[in-house]
Amino acid sequence: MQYALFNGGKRLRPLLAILIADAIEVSREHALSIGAAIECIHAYSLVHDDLPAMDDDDLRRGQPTCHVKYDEAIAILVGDALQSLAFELLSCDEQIDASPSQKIVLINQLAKASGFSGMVGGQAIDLAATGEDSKVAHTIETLMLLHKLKTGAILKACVTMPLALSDKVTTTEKAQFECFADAIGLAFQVQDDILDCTGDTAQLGKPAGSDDEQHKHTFPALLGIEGAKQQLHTLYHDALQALAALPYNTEALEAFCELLINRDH
Ligand code: GRG
Repeated sequence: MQYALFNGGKRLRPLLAILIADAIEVSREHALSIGAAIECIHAYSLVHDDLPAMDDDDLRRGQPTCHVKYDEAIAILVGDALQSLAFELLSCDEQIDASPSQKIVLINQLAKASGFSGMVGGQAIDLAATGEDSKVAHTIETLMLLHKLKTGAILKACVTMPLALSDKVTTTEKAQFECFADAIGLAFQVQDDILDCTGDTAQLGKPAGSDDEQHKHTFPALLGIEGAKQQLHTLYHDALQALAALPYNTEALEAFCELLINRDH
């Protein structure tokens, strides 16, 4: 579990939770507990995603994946235990000083974001959409749904969980924050797809449009690289627009958006 959590990683999700908490004046202690719980879910998803039955990857963050370093059974257990740890952190009194009903809301939000109506559901659609015998139509709508669930739901939880601890953010403002979260969640994935095609990890000799790329359900496969970059900029501007409508200091969140769309790994 230590290896999966501390072998690098950009910590984008905890950072987002902290920046949201700062903007709405929720305490850093709360934001850190939320961020730690979300990072446990994220680490578990990467360990399980790398398994032979899923993506079958040997490297993660430049290091051997958990099942390569240890073994497959241990990697399954590591993922399971990290998932439980996330909920232990949220429910543990010393870690988060919130009322029991607020804690239940946080636990409910994270459970929904990680389970079948969030990340796991998105992963299942992704598996069904991959390969020559894809059971899912490769359209922009299904791709957006897939990513809204697979990666967007956890990123959105980084926004909505700190919001759940505020008693001053109005319902309208919460909806505006959610628009922001939807836009950056999708932008994150579009950038991930672009990096898969153009970054260090891109498979040389397999440009967008080749047979291999067409069997993948990705933004560059559907829109081409330039179309995907255009989509990324539209989402970036949607996110900034959503922030601009909020009566809070969102400067750091604007910088986060820029970091997200300009990241190179
Ligand atoms: C196995 C239940 C289950 C779910 C897997 C999130 C996910 C679902 C799989 C991860 C596969 C993947 C690489 C998706 C692309 C988007 C993504 C989550 C990238 C990794 O996130 P970063 O860049 O990772 O924030 P670091 O290493 O910085 O923490």
